[in-house]
Amino acid sequence: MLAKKMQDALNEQVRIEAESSQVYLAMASWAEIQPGVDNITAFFYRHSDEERMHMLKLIHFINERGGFAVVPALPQPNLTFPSLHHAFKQLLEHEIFVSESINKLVDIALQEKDYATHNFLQWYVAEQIEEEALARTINDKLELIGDDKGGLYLLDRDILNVSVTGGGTME
Ligand code: OFO
Repeated sequence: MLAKKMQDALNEQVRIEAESSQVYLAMASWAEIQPGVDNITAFFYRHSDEERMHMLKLIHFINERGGFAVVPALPQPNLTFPSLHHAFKQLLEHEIFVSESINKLVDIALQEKDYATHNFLQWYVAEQIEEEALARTINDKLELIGDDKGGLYLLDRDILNVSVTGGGTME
């Protein structure tokens, strides 16, 4: 059975994962109307789907442990971006925020001596290492690319070889 404090904290994470999915969905929709970045667009859509999966995993966990998962209300995310690099910077900042939030959940699980939740959260801890690393790699590449359209072409060509959840990295 989940302690109330743990349940509330997990429900807050449900909200954050849902918000992440919306934030990346907005990036995908904006990228879709930019010329020549079809794969980057697909990357954002895929990332949005993965965040929804993170949210669902939490919902099932809370309900299976005798709690009640709350489907959250969400604010409208940022809809447009000055550049792709701005969107990816926001993505990195958001992932850092998510990692901090997961770390807080791990702290609460330890305080509550809730080892089942602690164990469950390890998947998210590992996931965040991957996601932050990937977001940093893409941002570093965009920094190098600058205004070079050829560089952007190559990034768009290669980006789908990178898996956000599968431990992929970009060389
Ligand atoms: Fe990208 O974060 Fe979910 O967990």
